[in-house]
Formats: sequence, structure tokens, C-alpha cells
Amino acid sequence: MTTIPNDPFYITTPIYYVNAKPHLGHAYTTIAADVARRFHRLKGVPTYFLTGTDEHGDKIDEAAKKENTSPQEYADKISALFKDLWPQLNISNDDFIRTTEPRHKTVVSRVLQEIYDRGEIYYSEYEGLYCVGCERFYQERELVDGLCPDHKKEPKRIRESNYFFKMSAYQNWLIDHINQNPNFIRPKQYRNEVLSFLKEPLEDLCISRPKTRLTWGITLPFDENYVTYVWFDALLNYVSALGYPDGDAYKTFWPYAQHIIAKDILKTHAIYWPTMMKAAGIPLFKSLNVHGFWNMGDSKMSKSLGNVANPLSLKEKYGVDAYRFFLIRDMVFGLDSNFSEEAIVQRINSDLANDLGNLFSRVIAMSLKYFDGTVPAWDDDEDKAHSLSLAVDAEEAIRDYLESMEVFAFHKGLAAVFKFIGRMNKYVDETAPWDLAKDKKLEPRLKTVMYNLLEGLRIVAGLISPVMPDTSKTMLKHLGFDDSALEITLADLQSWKSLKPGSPLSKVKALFPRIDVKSAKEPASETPSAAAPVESVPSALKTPLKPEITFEDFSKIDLRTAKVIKAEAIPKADKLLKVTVDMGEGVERTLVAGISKFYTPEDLLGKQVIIVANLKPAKLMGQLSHGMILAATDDDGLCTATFDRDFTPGSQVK
Ligand code: ME8
Repeated sequence: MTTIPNDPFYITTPIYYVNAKPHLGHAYTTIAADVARRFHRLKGVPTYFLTGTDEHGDKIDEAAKKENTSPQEYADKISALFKDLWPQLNISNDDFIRTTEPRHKTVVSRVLQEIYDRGEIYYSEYEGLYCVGCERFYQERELVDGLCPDHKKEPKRIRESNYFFKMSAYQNWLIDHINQNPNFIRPKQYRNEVLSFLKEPLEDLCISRPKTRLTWGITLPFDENYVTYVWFDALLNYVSALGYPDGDAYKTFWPYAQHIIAKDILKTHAIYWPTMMKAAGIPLFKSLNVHGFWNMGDSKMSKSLGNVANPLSLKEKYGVDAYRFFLIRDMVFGLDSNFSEEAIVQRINSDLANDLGNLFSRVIAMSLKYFDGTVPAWDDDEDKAHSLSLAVDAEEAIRDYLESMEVFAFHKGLAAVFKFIGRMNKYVDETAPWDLAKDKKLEPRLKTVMYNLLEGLRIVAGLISPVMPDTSKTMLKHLGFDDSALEITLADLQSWKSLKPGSPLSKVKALFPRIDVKSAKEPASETPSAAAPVESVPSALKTPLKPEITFEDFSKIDLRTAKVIKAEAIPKADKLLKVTVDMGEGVERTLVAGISKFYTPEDLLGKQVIIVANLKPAKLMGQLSHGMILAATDDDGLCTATFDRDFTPGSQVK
């Protein structure tokens, strides 16, 4: 069994290149880092979360040239797209670093000078194979059919004088470090990959670019004719953002640093970065957590291939929590995953709408019906009947969840939570509260069953909070927690029966409405033009927008103005009113509307409304309804759509 440490936690994402706008791949890594951060916050340890943008080098220089702008202006524009995206995906980063900031440049110069002074950097002529996409020289053996394995392009042969870092001198030390620290690179297939790469001799690393070829970079502190190689500059962001070497954040958090990256940048993080730190006298990070690629079709989703999914439009369409949940649940951390909208819809419908959403609505609705709108008290004797308790299942779920989340196996952590949700759904069927409610003598049993379910849902709300923070809060509010108590801790989760009998419960609308499978056919992915940022459209909509329709689709709906001339209650129907309107047809029209909780018949008399006039008539509580009155709902209730001046009945609304 893994022990769950209580150390502080520092998590970083890669700093993303600003040569194109963010896509789903960047969103995944950043959400995964956010989940790790929120999980540690749940544990109650001090946490710090860094992300940012990587702004120097050939790639950015080239992208800016294509746009006829300066690299700085270009970097400002794209960096802002990343920075503005994160709050919309509920990312809780503490800092956002840009490599063009003075605080970063100072640290890069300082570390370079330190390594230079220690005699670990030398000057030499070099001829090698250079991939502009990767911004690095390749060794022949690393190429696949003579092409860069990532960019599928032939590298350029370049000969020039440059500065080199004596990376080869650290090869044996690095192998020993990896062997002695099993968690240094994980999951283990990536650790093995690095160890196998290190079986061949490591070459020294070219860390400069002559200004005759590239000026967009940080000038070397010991030779002003050169700029720093972009990776030597970028990797240092992880310490520069903390205020290396004297900053408080550096002292508090650096000893607990963990990085998340995808496998494309494994070598730079597992080989360049540790050897650089060793040479500069910086202590090493604790763990490098490596995930696979989101693929689209058969190839990696990437800006250079142009097959990317836009994180914002997907979030708008499905809601931020469902989107986060899908990404974290569907990708086995470490392996590749295939993206499709059908997969999102399937996940939402089966796990969120069916398993979690239905359970939550049913349990709350039953509790409201059987009790006085509050959490019931359990009965000790009933509770001792072991078969009635969910405590053991909850304990097992929490244990499995902790073990998995601790090692970044987030998919497994969520699977443990959903196993518990499945158990609760079975428990509802086994205990059949609706039968218990029929017999007054069984009331203690009914109360105990419902208490267990409500308490189980409190545990679920806590466990999902790192992945679906908004849903967690919504659930807790319905379970009677007030706004100041919505940040649940692990200690709260580990004490079964913390939910207080008597807490007020409140009615739930569906947590996750089922999604029509057809809507998944409307793609939220796109073919971007490289380096063409699009504006991000912020939205705070509670229910995601429905898929786009054409004007032709819309014009099939016949909306008309009408005036209410009569309204009356329908016996035994507690929500419905029978409404008679004048729609200018020469005869009266009768409709049935589910609005009696919000309007009395008198309120409606004389009201001008909008009718969906060509809706197929339907029978409701024995009354035929010829159309529907348009109304909107929000947290405060329902309101019919009306006009601000007297209008001719029967006019078309477009
Ligand atoms: O490499 N699937 O920046 P970058 C999963 N600036 N994750 C993906 C992905 C995909 N299809 N595509 C991108 C750089 N990512 C450097 C990093 S760090 C000191 C410097 C994510 O903009 C994943 O995290 O190319 C990957 O490692 C990163 O974006 C690469 O981002």
C-alpha cells in the first residue's frame, strides 16, 4: 500500500510555445496539473501551481515574421490567449511566467554564468543536424528514416561555432540517480525509455545560437554575440518563477517540485534539465510525470498538423466540469488516447448523467418527499445491521482514490469514485426506500438508509472536487452546506457520519442533463491556420449552448404574439394552468402551461405572450394543448416572455 505523504506540493506544466493558439492537448496537461494541485489542497498541504509561456527562439521568430510583426508583440498576443483561457477552464494557477519577463531573464543569466564559472561550458565548432520544430540538434540514431520523429521533417545540416555544456560528463551520475529514485520519472515505461537512451553515449549540449542567425533570445552573460538556446532558457522557468535562489516560494516549494509533461518533451526534461541543475548546484525536482498524446484519427493532435480541437468551444458545448471530467477520466495517464466528440457524449451520458446525476436527484428527491426537507437522523440499531451501511465501501473508495491520485493515476482515482457511486445505485435498489416508506414501523430503517446515501454523496462531492470543483460545490449546497463550508478537506471525508441530521436539503435540477448523441456530430474541432490566434469568447452560461442550427431550421418554428383572455387551474395538476389566448385567428386557442408555481390565473389575464404556434398538439392531464408559451427560468424561478407595448395578436415573432 502506498503511504500518502503530507509534504508541500509544487506542480508545473510545460510553458507553452507562443507560436500558435492553445488546443485540447495544452488544456489536458493544464487541467491535469490543476487536478493534482486541488487534490493536494484537499489533503490540506501547502500547494503552489505554475504555468506560463515559452517565448524565445527560432519558432517564435519565424511565426512573428509570417505575421509581419515583432516577436515581442507576437508573443504578447498569443501569451494572452493562454493566460485568458485558464480561468475559463477553472485552472487555479498561482503564477503565470513568461520567459520574456526580467525576473526570468535574470535567473537564466545567473545560472549560465554559474555553470560557465564552474568550467562546465566550452566553446567549439560544431556541425550537426538541426530540427527547427524541436529547436535542437539531433543525433543520427535519433532520426526515423532520416526524419525528425516528431515533425516528420528532414533536419538541416548546420556548421557553426557555439558554446557547449558538458552534458556527457553527467551521464553516469544521471543513470545512478534514476536507478536510485524510482519515482523520478513515472509512469515506469518512460523511466525505462530514458534509461535505455542513456545506454548509448550522451553528447554535449549546444547551448547558444549566434546572433548572426537568431537574435530573439537571452544574450549569453559571457559572450554578447550569442543568445541562449531556447531550452536552456525555458527549463529554468521552473525555478525563476519561485524567485531562485533566495525567494521564499523557492525555499518553501522547490524541494517538493513535480512536473507534468507529455512524452514529446521527455528527453529535455529527463536529461537536459537534471544535468543542468546538477552543474549549477540546484537540487533536483522530485518527480517528472509523463502523459501520452491526445490523438485525432491516427496522428497526434498538434498545431503543425492542424488537427486540433478547440478547448473553449468544447467547454461551451458541454460545460467546464463535464469537459474536465472527460479528459481526466478517458486518458489513462501515460498512454495515448483518441479524441472524439462521441466519446465525450458517451462519458457524460453514462457516468455523469446516469450514474452520478440520477443518483443525486433521486436521493435528494426521496429525502425531500419522506422527511421534512432535512437530513434524517440514522438509527443506531438499524445502522449496526452491517448490510445497511455504506461506510466500508466509502472507506475502500477513499483508500483506492488516494493511492491513485498521489501517483497521478487520475483515471484510476475517478474509477474508484465511480465504483462507489455504482455501489450506491445498487444500494438504492437493494434497500428500496419507496417500499420502506409505505410502512410506518420501518421508518427508522428508512431514515438510516437515506442518511447513508446522503452521507455517501457528501463523500462523492469531496472526492470529485479536484476534477469537478463546481459540481462538488453544487452538490454540497443541496446537501445543506452553507457557502462558507464548500471547500471540503480529506479529514472531513475520512470521518463517516459528518453530515449533520437536520441540515436543510434542497431540490435539484439535473446535475448533468443527458446529451442528444446527434449533437456530437456538430464538430467543435477546427483546422487552424498556423499562428492565427482567434479571439476567445468568455461565457458564464450555466447550460451549454445547443449545437448550431441553420436559419432554415429556425424558420420551421412559427412564433406568434397572443393575449391571455382566460386562465384557470387544472384539478389535481399542481403545476399546470389551462390558458386561453387570442392569437388573432378568429377563434380562441387553449394551451396548457406548467407555470402555476409562478403565476396565478389572475396574474396572466391580459398578458401578452409568445406562443410556439405550430407545435404538435399534446394532451396534458386530460387537456389538449395547442402550442406552448415561451418562458425563461433562472435560480429565482420562471418568467414569461412579453412585449413592452400593446401588440397585435397573431403577429409573427422572428
Ligand atoms: O514543448 N496531447 O511547448 P508546446 C497531449 N515550450 N498533450 C499535448 C498535445 C497532445 N496532442 N499537444 C501538446 C513546448 N500537448 C515547450 C515546453 S517547458 C520548459 C517548454 C501538451 O507548446 C503537452 O503537455 O509544444 C506537451 O508536452 C506540451 O503541450 C508541449 O507544448
